[in-house]
Amino acid sequence: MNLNYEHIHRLIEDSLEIFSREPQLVVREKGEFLIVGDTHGDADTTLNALRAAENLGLNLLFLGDYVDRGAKQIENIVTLLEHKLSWGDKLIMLRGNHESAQMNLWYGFHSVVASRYGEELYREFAEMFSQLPYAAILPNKIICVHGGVAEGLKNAEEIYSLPKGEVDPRNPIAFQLLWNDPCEDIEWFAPSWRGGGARLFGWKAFNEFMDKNGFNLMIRAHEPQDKGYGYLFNDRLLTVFSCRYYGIKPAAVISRKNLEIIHLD
Ligand SMILES: [Mn+2]
Repeated sequence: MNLNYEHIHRLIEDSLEIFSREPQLVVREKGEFLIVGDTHGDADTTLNALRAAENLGLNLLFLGDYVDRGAKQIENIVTLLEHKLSWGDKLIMLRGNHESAQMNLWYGFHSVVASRYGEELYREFAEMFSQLPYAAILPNKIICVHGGVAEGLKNAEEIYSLPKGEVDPRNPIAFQLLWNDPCEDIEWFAPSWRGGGARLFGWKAFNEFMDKNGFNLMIRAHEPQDKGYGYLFNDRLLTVFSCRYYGIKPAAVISRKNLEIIHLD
């Protein structure tokens, strides 16, 4: 794998141009998808997902959190960007809460990049991350987002007008789309154990958002799952997680006529 400075610099430049043109809400009316959760430096799972999608003739959607934590962070993001450039619209890369300068400073990606390539290349990564879309709507009325339902967001189309740029708790809707977690024990919203403006969304908040927008299913990531996936809210919310470094089985979801779970280890 080519990991030299010039190659990565150019990859970031070219993908930045693509991402900055993508809307904050990506909508696909047709196509079958392989949907992958957090990879956090698990480049092997990413490669397995790319191979599986190619073999099965599927489009790909990644739910964010590509860097921080894992052993192959640079390899993982480079692999994804190389494929984004060649796959174009067939590969959707959503933004996770770790596509943010502050998280990268605390959880490792900043120092991994800065020590190997210098501060300037990290800044280029951060700018590119700030252009990634927040959510996608797939065929069969499936809404995909890294975290979940945001308090105050009524109509999913409002996501189109969220500003690009650094994730900031002062824009609570954008922030919560990337940070929130579901909780079956509450009805509406409650503070999250994650702190810092993240919320838990309960079953009434979830169902109201889904019904109002006509969605059948939400697929999100953000929380490790032992088997790589887990259902909540009467199977209307599916969490998928895809990073082997958590000691879990990395999973992905195939969305065709029916849903199918596959493992990527
Ligand atoms: Mn996350």
